[in-house]
Amino acid sequence: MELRIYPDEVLRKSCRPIERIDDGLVSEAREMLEFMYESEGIGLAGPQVGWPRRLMTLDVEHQAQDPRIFVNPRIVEREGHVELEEGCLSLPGLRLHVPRSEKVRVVAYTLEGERLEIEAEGLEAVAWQHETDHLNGVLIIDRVQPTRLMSVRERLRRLEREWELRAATEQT
Ligand code: QAP
Ligand code: CO
Repeated sequence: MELRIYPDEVLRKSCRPIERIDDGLVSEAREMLEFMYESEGIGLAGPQVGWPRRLMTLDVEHQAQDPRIFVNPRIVEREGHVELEEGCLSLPGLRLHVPRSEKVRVVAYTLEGERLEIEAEGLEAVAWQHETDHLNGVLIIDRVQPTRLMSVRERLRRLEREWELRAATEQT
């Protein structure tokens, strides 16, 4: 499994819903969860490992308590306002304060096909919004005012240059 880093175009895809939970999906999802821990992340979405499907993993407290793998997650209610500093594995070394809802209600499915309804607030609510954004091709840099983006412009240019270099090397 390989982490996809900005400006990889897979991060901009609107991901397809999962229609069938088969063995392939289950092993992919478990691998994603392991990969998230190895990368010291608290959340990971399909496109970040090159998989444009509506699949994500989440373990904000690193408590290893199931469910941590979510299929077709959907935010159905939002409340309040909060701004936390967010990072993203696909935007290494970059941190931004992002305006979000303070509380969310989420509907998602487990790998067993069980329907879940989850209420989250604070950091957990932010993480749900961050990861479901990924499933719609949205990154934290899209959620902040252009003036705030100025602070990370250099970092973005550098990631773009590094990506170009990798792409050029892979082609030869
Ligand atoms: C999304 O992000 C999130 O740059 C998950 O060097 C972030 O796990 C939700 C990470 C903040 C709520 C609040 C980023 C690790 C991990 C980095 C992550 C890095 C090492 C980001
Ligand atoms: Co992210």
